[in-house]
Amino acid sequence: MNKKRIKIAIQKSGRLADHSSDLLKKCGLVVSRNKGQLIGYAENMPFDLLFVRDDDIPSLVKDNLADLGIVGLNVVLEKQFEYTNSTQKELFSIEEYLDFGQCRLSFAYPEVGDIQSLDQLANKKVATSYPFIVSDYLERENFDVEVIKFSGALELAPSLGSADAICDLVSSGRTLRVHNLNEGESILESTAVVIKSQNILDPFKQEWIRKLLERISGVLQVRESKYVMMHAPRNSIDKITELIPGTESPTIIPLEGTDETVALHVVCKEDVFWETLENLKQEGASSILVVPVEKMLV
Ligand code: PRT
Ligand code: ZN
Repeated sequence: MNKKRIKIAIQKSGRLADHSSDLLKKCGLVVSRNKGQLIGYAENMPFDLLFVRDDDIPSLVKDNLADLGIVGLNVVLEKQFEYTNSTQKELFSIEEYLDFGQCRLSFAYPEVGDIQSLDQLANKKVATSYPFIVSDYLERENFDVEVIKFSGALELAPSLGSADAICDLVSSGRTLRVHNLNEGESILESTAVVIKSQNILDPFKQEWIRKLLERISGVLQVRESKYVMMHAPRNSIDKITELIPGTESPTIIPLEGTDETVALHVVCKEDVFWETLENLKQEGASSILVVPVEKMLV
């Protein structure tokens, strides 16, 4: 194994797999990998990708077998508890919160039945794949509930008689509805995150990781960003800039043959809605163009 190459562990297949590969591709990594191969090599940068199950990513990073990992915050926190019995002692640092893999960890109760909230769950059983996170929450909130670790087909636990409630990941809520379960208290909002090993001492590796994280942050900013161009009356520049959300100082360009009107260009870090354009027009702006931004480094 080449010690100078940075290893990034990502999910092999599943909800985060394509998003993770796309993100790294947008950061400039050109990866060659034959189908079924568990390692991919970036041709143009010193990065190797390890394709693994998401549950294995935190331990690979903890044990220094991978330098970086892309994985759900839910898995990171569960493993952190499992390894250390606390949220305090950090085994890896969370470097970036990503814009995919969003879900929440929620309690859910059978539609038919008296138990519809945590107060009614005292001395009863909850089934979950996240026993550490759930037990910690129940302990902190002083609920006396038995936690049962259940992996796979969690939604069936109440109807099988194994538990009175479940605590599972929810995104659209469809799975719960199909299984006649009501969503109750949410205890964690999760998203995919980038984690980094705490033991990277090599300056070469440190520098490339810094560069990659900066590019990831650039990709995230770009997704919503727009470049806005317009003609504007010189005396409305301040008002117009205020109307465009999430902007820094605009670039003002003089126009040939007039002193009163200028061209105003600005990067807007949020989506620009029709209402904003109508308001800009009211302030005297004309020829307004909104175009997507391809890359950004701030
Ligand atoms: O094989 P491997 O172990 O790598 O994959 P996996 O099957 O363990 O994980 P995978 O691919 O299902 O999920 C990976 C990560 O995606 C999770 O750890 C979360 O961080 C994130 N994520 C986002 C979700 C969901 N949304 C989600 N809805 N993970 C699971 N679900 C499941 C949930 O458990 C329930 O069964 O989807 C169902 C609910 O979905 P809705 O839309 O019906 O509410
Ligand atoms: Zn998994």
